[in-house]
Amino acid sequence: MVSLEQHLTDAACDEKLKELILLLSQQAKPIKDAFVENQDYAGTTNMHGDNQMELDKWADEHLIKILRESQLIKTIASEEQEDIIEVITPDNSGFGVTLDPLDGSSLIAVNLAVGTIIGIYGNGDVLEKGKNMKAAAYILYGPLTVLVYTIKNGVHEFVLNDSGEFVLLRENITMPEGKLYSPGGLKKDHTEKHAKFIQKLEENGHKLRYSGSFVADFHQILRYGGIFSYPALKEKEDGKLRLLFEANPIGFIARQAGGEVSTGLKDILEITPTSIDQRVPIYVGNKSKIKDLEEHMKEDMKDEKEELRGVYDDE
Ligand code: AFP
Repeated sequence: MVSLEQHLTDAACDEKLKELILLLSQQAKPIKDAFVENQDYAGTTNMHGDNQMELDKWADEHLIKILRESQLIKTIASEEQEDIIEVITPDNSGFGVTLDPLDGSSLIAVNLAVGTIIGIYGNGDVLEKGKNMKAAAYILYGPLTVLVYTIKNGVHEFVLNDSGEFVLLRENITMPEGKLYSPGGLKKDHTEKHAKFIQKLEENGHKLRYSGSFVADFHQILRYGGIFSYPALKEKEDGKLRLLFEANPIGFIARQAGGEVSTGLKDILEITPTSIDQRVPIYVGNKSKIKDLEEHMKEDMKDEKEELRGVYDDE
């Protein structure tokens, strides 16, 4: 059995990055163990207005404490915190880390899979284009606890065994062409363009799979192929998901697995973030579907302009 540590060593991972990934992986067990005692709503909201669960807060505080003490980190941005946390390190260097400590937290109370999403930047800044990440990972707490990571060496999945160690489950994962679709956002709020795209997927035999946990829904897409979307909505043109904490790390992993990630019009990993709470419409999944989607979105835009031109021409 290949351990995560061995895998990182074999991949010639930078020593400090290896230390950081291992440190984060070691937090999977304490977080999983905290589920039983932290099942209620905490009675607070985060800066995005989401109701926080006790476990959200517990995982957030736990991860921040561990990272602060590690001396490996210069900045931490967490979905549960309003500001970027600056950490003083001896030589003023260290990684920048983004955390979604507990993604899909409304599912905690119904015992469905939720996860921790991590993005790692090399030069201590987190307001960088997603493509500049050094590594990305997620931990999914389901019937099994698994960790998926990339250091730009492909995508690999590990399972937490009874001895509390992550061991290799699948190596060099590539996203197969598949027919799952996970459409976020209420149907009544979908734009016409998005609704048409979803209709095409349905007519084309795609099977609905949507749980309310991005990390769990993406994990299915990674395994079976398809497309996840949380689009621009009629009243919320940036959609719901957060660029730093959700879209970038998962998009980075998707691309490493041969998939793609897009706003519908452009590459998400090319966006320079302007704030830590930035939201972005997201489509992530098979490259071919993202290509079709972008063509469809741009085509419709052309149609719309034509229609408008028609209106003005008549005047
Ligand atoms: P929470 O972590 O606050 O539950 O949000 C989960 C999430 O950001 C993402 O994981 C889901 O895909 C999406 O929101 C679900 O949103 P809807 O409840 O609107 O489907």
